[in-house]
Amino acid sequence: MNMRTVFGATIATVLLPLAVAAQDWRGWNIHPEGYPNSAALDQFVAEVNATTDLNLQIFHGGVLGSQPDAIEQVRNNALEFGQFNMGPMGPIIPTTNVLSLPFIFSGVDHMHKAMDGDVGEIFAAAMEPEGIVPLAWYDAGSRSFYNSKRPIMTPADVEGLKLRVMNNDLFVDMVAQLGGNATPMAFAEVYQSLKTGVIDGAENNYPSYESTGHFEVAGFYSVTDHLIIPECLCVSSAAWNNLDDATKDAVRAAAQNSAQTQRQLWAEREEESLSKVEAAGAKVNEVENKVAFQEKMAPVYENFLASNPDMASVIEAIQAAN
Ligand code: BDP
Repeated sequence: MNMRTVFGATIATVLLPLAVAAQDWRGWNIHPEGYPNSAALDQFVAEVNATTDLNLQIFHGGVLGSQPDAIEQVRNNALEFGQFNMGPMGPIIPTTNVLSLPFIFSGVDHMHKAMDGDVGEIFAAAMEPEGIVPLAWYDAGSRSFYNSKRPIMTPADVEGLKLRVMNNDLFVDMVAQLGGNATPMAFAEVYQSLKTGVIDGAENNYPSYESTGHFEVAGFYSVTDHLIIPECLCVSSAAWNNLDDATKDAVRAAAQNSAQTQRQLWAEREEESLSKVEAAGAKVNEVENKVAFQEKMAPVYENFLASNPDMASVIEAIQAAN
Protein backbone atom coordinates (compact mmCIF):
# COMPACT_ATOMS: atom_id res chain seq x y z
CA MET A 1 0.00 0.00 0.00
CA ASN A 2 1.51 3.36 -0.95
CA MET A 3 1.07 6.53 1.07
CA ARG A 4 -1.66 7.95 -1.14
CA THR A 5 -3.92 4.97 -0.62
CA VAL A 6 -3.31 5.04 3.09
CA PHE A 7 -4.07 8.75 3.16
CA GLY A 8 -7.19 8.38 0.99
CA ALA A 9 -8.51 5.56 3.14
CA THR A 10 -7.92 7.55 6.30
CA ILE A 11 -9.77 10.59 4.98
CA ALA A 12 -12.70 8.47 3.80
CA THR A 13 -13.04 6.80 7.20
CA VAL A 14 -12.97 10.11 9.02
CA LEU A 15 -15.28 12.06 6.68
CA LEU A 16 -18.03 9.55 6.00
CA PRO A 17 -19.62 9.45 9.48
CA LEU A 18 -19.47 13.24 9.68
CA ALA A 19 -21.27 13.67 6.36
CA VAL A 20 -24.07 11.34 7.43
CA ALA A 21 -24.46 13.00 10.83
CA ALA A 22 -24.74 16.52 9.41
CA GLN A 23 -27.80 15.79 7.19
CA ASP A 24 -27.10 18.77 4.99
CA TRP A 25 -29.29 18.70 1.90
CA ARG A 26 -28.51 20.68 -1.26
CA GLY A 27 -31.28 21.46 -3.72
CA TRP A 28 -31.32 22.39 -7.41
CA ASN A 29 -33.63 24.96 -9.02
CA ILE A 30 -33.39 26.38 -12.52
CA HIS A 31 -35.41 29.55 -11.91
CA PRO A 32 -34.21 32.90 -10.61
CA GLU A 33 -34.98 34.21 -7.16
CA GLY A 34 -38.51 35.58 -6.87
CA TYR A 35 -39.97 33.24 -9.53
CA PRO A 36 -43.04 31.41 -8.11
CA ASN A 37 -41.16 28.11 -7.93
CA SER A 38 -38.19 29.74 -6.23
CA ALA A 39 -40.35 31.48 -3.63
CA ALA A 40 -42.17 28.19 -2.95
CA LEU A 41 -38.84 26.38 -2.59
CA ASP A 42 -37.61 29.05 -0.16
CA GLN A 43 -40.73 28.37 1.90
CA PHE A 44 -40.09 24.60 1.75
CA VAL A 45 -36.51 25.04 2.92
CA ALA A 46 -37.51 27.34 5.79
CA GLU A 47 -40.27 25.00 6.94
CA VAL A 48 -38.12 21.86 6.83
CA ASN A 49 -35.25 23.60 8.62
CA ALA A 50 -37.64 24.82 11.32
CA THR A 51 -39.46 21.51 11.86
CA THR A 52 -36.75 18.84 11.44
CA ASP A 53 -33.06 18.20 12.16
CA LEU A 54 -32.26 18.54 8.47
CA ASN A 55 -30.39 21.52 7.14
CA LEU A 56 -31.55 22.37 3.61
CA GLN A 57 -30.05 24.83 1.19
CA ILE A 58 -31.53 25.65 -2.22
CA PHE A 59 -29.48 26.93 -5.16
CA HIS A 60 -31.56 29.04 -7.55
CA GLY A 61 -30.81 30.09 -11.12
CA GLY A 62 -29.47 26.76 -12.39
CA VAL A 63 -26.05 27.45 -10.85
CA LEU A 64 -25.67 23.73 -10.06
CA GLY A 65 -25.95 22.79 -13.74
CA SER A 66 -28.44 21.89 -16.46
CA GLN A 67 -31.72 20.13 -15.70
CA PRO A 68 -30.86 16.73 -17.25
CA ASP A 69 -27.59 16.71 -15.25
CA ALA A 70 -29.34 17.75 -12.06
CA ILE A 71 -31.91 14.94 -12.43
CA GLU A 72 -29.02 12.46 -12.65
CA GLN A 73 -27.37 14.04 -9.64
CA VAL A 74 -30.51 13.66 -7.52
CA ARG A 75 -30.85 10.05 -8.72
CA ASN A 76 -27.28 9.41 -7.59
CA ASN A 77 -27.77 11.30 -4.33
CA ALA A 78 -25.02 13.77 -5.31
CA LEU A 79 -27.79 16.34 -4.71
CA GLU A 80 -30.57 15.58 -2.24
CA PHE A 81 -33.47 17.45 -3.84
CA GLY A 82 -34.58 19.40 -6.88
CA GLN A 83 -37.56 20.98 -8.58
CA PHE A 84 -37.96 19.28 -11.93
CA ASN A 85 -40.13 19.54 -15.00
CA MET A 86 -41.33 16.14 -16.24
CA GLY A 87 -40.16 16.92 -19.80
CA PRO A 88 -36.46 16.17 -19.23
CA MET A 89 -37.44 13.36 -16.82
CA GLY A 90 -38.87 11.28 -19.70
CA PRO A 91 -35.60 10.04 -21.24
CA ILE A 92 -34.59 8.77 -17.78
CA ILE A 93 -37.92 7.43 -16.46
CA PRO A 94 -40.01 6.43 -19.49
CA THR A 95 -43.41 6.33 -17.74
CA THR A 96 -43.14 10.06 -17.11
CA ASN A 97 -43.12 10.59 -20.90
CA VAL A 98 -46.90 10.27 -20.83
CA LEU A 99 -46.98 13.69 -19.15
CA SER A 100 -45.09 15.17 -22.11
CA LEU A 101 -47.57 14.03 -24.75
CA PRO A 102 -49.06 17.10 -26.47
CA PHE A 103 -52.62 17.91 -25.38
CA ILE A 104 -52.66 15.00 -22.88
CA PHE A 105 -54.48 17.24 -20.38
CA SER A 106 -57.54 19.24 -21.42
CA GLY A 107 -56.46 22.05 -19.10
CA VAL A 108 -54.56 22.83 -15.92
CA ASP A 109 -57.51 21.75 -13.74
CA HIS A 110 -57.42 18.33 -15.37
CA MET A 111 -53.69 18.13 -14.66
CA HIS A 112 -54.21 19.02 -10.97
CA LYS A 113 -57.03 16.50 -10.59
CA ALA A 114 -54.91 13.75 -12.12
CA MET A 115 -51.62 14.46 -10.38
CA ASP A 116 -53.09 15.08 -6.92
CA GLY A 117 -55.04 11.81 -7.12
CA ASP A 118 -54.37 8.19 -8.06
CA VAL A 119 -52.68 9.12 -11.35
CA GLY A 120 -49.94 10.95 -9.44
CA GLU A 121 -49.25 7.67 -7.64
CA ILE A 122 -48.56 5.90 -10.94
CA PHE A 123 -45.71 8.31 -11.62
CA ALA A 124 -44.42 8.26 -8.05
CA ALA A 125 -44.30 4.45 -8.23
CA ALA A 126 -42.33 4.60 -11.48
CA MET A 127 -39.90 7.21 -10.18
CA GLU A 128 -39.04 5.91 -6.70
CA PRO A 129 -37.17 2.78 -7.82
CA GLU A 130 -35.24 5.00 -10.26
CA GLY A 131 -33.91 7.09 -7.39
CA ILE A 132 -36.37 10.00 -7.24
CA VAL A 133 -39.30 10.53 -4.85
CA PRO A 134 -41.83 13.18 -5.92
CA LEU A 135 -43.27 14.83 -2.80
CA ALA A 136 -45.56 17.41 -4.41
CA TRP A 137 -46.56 18.64 -7.85
CA TYR A 138 -45.97 22.20 -8.97
CA ASP A 139 -47.72 24.06 -11.78
CA ALA A 140 -46.06 25.07 -15.02
CA GLY A 141 -49.16 26.35 -16.81
CA SER A 142 -49.29 25.53 -20.49
CA ARG A 143 -46.57 25.93 -23.07
CA SER A 144 -46.99 27.72 -26.39
CA PHE A 145 -44.69 28.51 -29.32
CA TYR A 146 -42.86 31.81 -29.73
CA ASN A 147 -40.48 32.95 -32.43
CA SER A 148 -38.81 35.91 -34.08
CA LYS A 149 -40.31 35.46 -37.55
CA ARG A 150 -44.12 35.53 -37.56
CA PRO A 151 -47.28 34.87 -35.59
CA ILE A 152 -48.36 31.22 -35.71
CA MET A 153 -52.06 30.87 -36.55
CA THR A 154 -52.16 27.45 -38.20
CA PRO A 155 -49.85 24.42 -38.21
CA ALA A 156 -48.54 25.54 -41.62
CA ASP A 157 -47.02 28.62 -39.94
CA VAL A 158 -44.62 26.34 -38.03
CA GLU A 159 -43.13 24.97 -41.27
CA GLY A 160 -39.42 25.55 -41.54
CA LEU A 161 -39.02 27.20 -38.13
CA LYS A 162 -36.01 26.17 -36.06
CA LEU A 163 -37.39 25.72 -32.56
CA ARG A 164 -35.66 24.89 -29.31
CA VAL A 165 -37.28 22.14 -27.23
CA MET A 166 -36.46 20.58 -23.87
CA ASN A 167 -34.31 17.48 -23.86
CA ASN A 168 -36.77 14.75 -24.95
CA ASP A 169 -37.29 13.09 -28.35
CA LEU A 170 -41.05 13.37 -27.94
CA PHE A 171 -40.74 17.13 -28.42
CA VAL A 172 -38.58 16.64 -31.51
CA ASP A 173 -41.33 14.47 -32.98
CA MET A 174 -43.98 16.99 -31.91
CA VAL A 175 -42.29 19.82 -33.83
CA ALA A 176 -41.50 17.55 -36.81
CA GLN A 177 -45.20 16.70 -37.21
CA LEU A 178 -45.82 20.43 -37.67
CA GLY A 179 -43.07 20.72 -40.26
CA GLY A 180 -40.59 22.53 -38.02
CA ASN A 181 -37.05 21.59 -36.98
CA ALA A 182 -36.54 21.00 -33.28
CA THR A 183 -33.26 21.35 -31.42
CA PRO A 184 -33.05 20.02 -27.86
CA MET A 185 -30.99 22.54 -25.91
CA ALA A 186 -30.32 23.53 -22.29
CA PHE A 187 -32.60 26.27 -20.99
CA ALA A 188 -29.64 28.54 -20.20
CA GLU A 189 -28.49 28.58 -23.83
CA VAL A 190 -31.77 29.61 -25.42
CA TYR A 191 -31.52 33.40 -25.05
CA GLN A 192 -28.18 33.63 -26.83
CA SER A 193 -29.26 31.18 -29.53
CA LEU A 194 -32.36 33.24 -30.25
CA LYS A 195 -30.36 36.43 -30.30
CA THR A 196 -27.77 35.12 -32.74
CA GLY A 197 -30.37 33.41 -34.94
CA VAL A 198 -29.12 29.88 -34.30
CA ILE A 199 -32.80 29.18 -33.59
CA ASP A 200 -35.96 31.08 -34.59
CA GLY A 201 -37.98 30.28 -31.53
CA ALA A 202 -38.87 27.99 -28.67
CA GLU A 203 -41.88 27.13 -26.56
CA ASN A 204 -42.72 27.84 -22.96
CA ASN A 205 -45.26 29.32 -20.54
CA TYR A 206 -45.63 33.10 -20.00
CA PRO A 207 -43.55 33.26 -16.78
CA SER A 208 -40.51 31.58 -18.35
CA TYR A 209 -40.90 33.50 -21.64
CA GLU A 210 -40.73 36.63 -19.52
CA SER A 211 -38.17 35.74 -16.80
CA THR A 212 -35.59 34.62 -19.38
CA GLY A 213 -35.99 37.74 -21.53
CA HIS A 214 -36.83 35.55 -24.54
CA PHE A 215 -39.63 38.01 -25.37
CA GLU A 216 -36.94 40.57 -26.19
CA VAL A 217 -35.51 38.44 -28.98
CA ALA A 218 -38.52 36.37 -30.11
CA GLY A 219 -41.47 38.74 -30.08
CA PHE A 220 -44.30 36.60 -31.52
CA TYR A 221 -46.00 34.42 -28.89
CA SER A 222 -48.82 32.26 -30.25
CA VAL A 223 -51.15 30.60 -27.76
CA THR A 224 -51.17 26.97 -28.89
CA ASP A 225 -51.24 25.58 -25.30
CA HIS A 226 -49.81 22.33 -26.69
CA LEU A 227 -48.09 21.06 -23.55
CA ILE A 228 -49.24 21.04 -19.93
CA ILE A 229 -46.40 19.43 -18.05
CA PRO A 230 -46.41 19.16 -14.26
CA GLU A 231 -43.26 19.66 -12.23
CA CYS A 232 -42.21 17.92 -9.05
CA LEU A 233 -40.53 18.82 -5.84
CA CYS A 234 -38.38 15.71 -5.73
CA VAL A 235 -36.03 14.14 -3.19
CA SER A 236 -33.38 11.52 -3.89
CA SER A 237 -34.57 8.05 -2.85
CA ALA A 238 -31.36 7.47 -0.90
CA ALA A 239 -31.79 10.66 1.14
CA TRP A 240 -35.48 9.90 1.65
CA ASN A 241 -34.92 6.34 2.83
CA ASN A 242 -32.46 7.65 5.38
CA LEU A 243 -35.19 9.58 7.24
CA ASP A 244 -37.26 8.38 10.18
CA ASP A 245 -41.04 8.41 9.77
CA ALA A 246 -41.64 11.63 11.70
CA THR A 247 -39.12 13.49 9.56
CA LYS A 248 -40.62 12.05 6.37
CA ASP A 249 -44.05 13.32 7.45
CA ALA A 250 -42.68 16.78 8.18
CA VAL A 251 -40.80 16.99 4.87
CA ARG A 252 -43.79 15.79 2.89
CA ALA A 253 -46.10 18.28 4.64
CA ALA A 254 -43.67 21.11 3.90
CA ALA A 255 -43.50 20.05 0.24
CA GLN A 256 -47.27 20.02 -0.06
CA ASN A 257 -47.58 23.42 1.62
CA SER A 258 -44.99 24.77 -0.79
CA ALA A 259 -46.96 23.40 -3.75
CA GLN A 260 -50.05 25.28 -2.57
CA THR A 261 -48.03 28.47 -2.37
CA GLN A 262 -46.47 27.80 -5.76
CA ARG A 263 -49.83 27.33 -7.46
CA GLN A 264 -51.17 30.59 -6.03
CA LEU A 265 -48.07 32.55 -6.98
CA TRP A 266 -48.11 30.86 -10.37
CA ALA A 267 -51.60 32.09 -11.25
CA GLU A 268 -50.61 35.63 -10.31
CA ARG A 269 -47.31 35.48 -12.18
CA GLU A 270 -48.92 34.24 -15.40
CA GLU A 271 -50.97 37.43 -15.59
CA GLU A 272 -48.09 39.66 -14.58
CA SER A 273 -45.77 38.10 -17.15
CA LEU A 274 -48.32 38.43 -19.93
CA SER A 275 -48.81 42.13 -19.14
CA LYS A 276 -45.07 42.69 -18.93
CA VAL A 277 -44.21 41.11 -22.29
CA GLU A 278 -47.08 42.88 -24.04
CA ALA A 279 -46.05 46.22 -22.54
CA ALA A 280 -42.55 45.55 -23.87
CA GLY A 281 -43.92 45.11 -27.39
CA ALA A 282 -44.27 41.34 -27.76
CA LYS A 283 -47.24 40.34 -29.94
CA VAL A 284 -49.36 37.65 -28.31
CA ASN A 285 -51.94 36.04 -30.56
CA GLU A 286 -54.71 33.57 -29.78
CA VAL A 287 -54.94 30.51 -32.02
CA GLU A 288 -58.52 30.04 -33.12
CA ASN A 289 -58.29 26.45 -34.26
CA LYS A 290 -56.24 24.55 -31.68
CA VAL A 291 -57.84 21.31 -32.83
CA ALA A 292 -55.86 21.62 -36.06
CA PHE A 293 -52.67 21.41 -33.98
CA GLN A 294 -54.07 18.61 -31.88
CA GLU A 295 -54.91 16.56 -34.96
CA LYS A 296 -51.33 16.87 -36.19
CA MET A 297 -50.22 15.17 -32.99
CA ALA A 298 -51.87 11.82 -33.76
CA PRO A 299 -48.60 10.33 -35.12
CA VAL A 300 -46.76 11.44 -31.95
CA TYR A 301 -49.14 9.24 -29.94
CA GLU A 302 -48.91 6.39 -32.47
CA ASN A 303 -45.11 6.47 -32.47
CA PHE A 304 -44.99 6.64 -28.69
CA LEU A 305 -47.43 3.76 -28.23
CA ALA A 306 -45.68 1.65 -30.86
CA SER A 307 -42.52 1.68 -28.75
CA ASN A 308 -44.31 1.83 -25.35
CA PRO A 309 -47.46 -0.31 -25.70
CA ASP A 310 -47.80 -0.65 -21.92
CA MET A 311 -48.34 3.11 -21.63
CA ALA A 312 -51.85 2.88 -23.13
CA SER A 313 -53.32 2.17 -19.68
CA VAL A 314 -51.56 5.20 -18.18
CA ILE A 315 -52.96 7.44 -20.93
CA GLU A 316 -56.42 6.01 -20.21
CA ALA A 317 -56.01 6.66 -16.48
CA ILE A 318 -55.23 10.30 -17.24
CA GLN A 319 -58.20 10.63 -19.55
CA ALA A 320 -60.46 9.03 -16.93
CA ALA A 321 -59.32 11.60 -14.36
CA ASN A 322 -60.85 14.47 -16.35
C1 BDP B 1 -39.74 25.99 -17.66
C2 BDP B 1 -39.62 24.90 -16.63
C3 BDP B 1 -38.19 24.48 -16.43
C4 BDP B 1 -37.60 24.10 -17.75
C5 BDP B 1 -37.80 25.19 -18.77
C6 BDP B 1 -37.26 24.79 -20.13
O1 BDP B 1 -40.16 25.35 -15.39
O2 BDP B 1 -38.10 23.41 -15.53
O3 BDP B 1 -36.23 23.82 -17.63
O4 BDP B 1 -39.16 25.53 -18.87
O5 BDP B 1 -37.90 25.06 -21.13
O6 BDP B 1 -41.09 26.31 -17.88
O7 BDP B 1 -36.16 24.20 -20.18
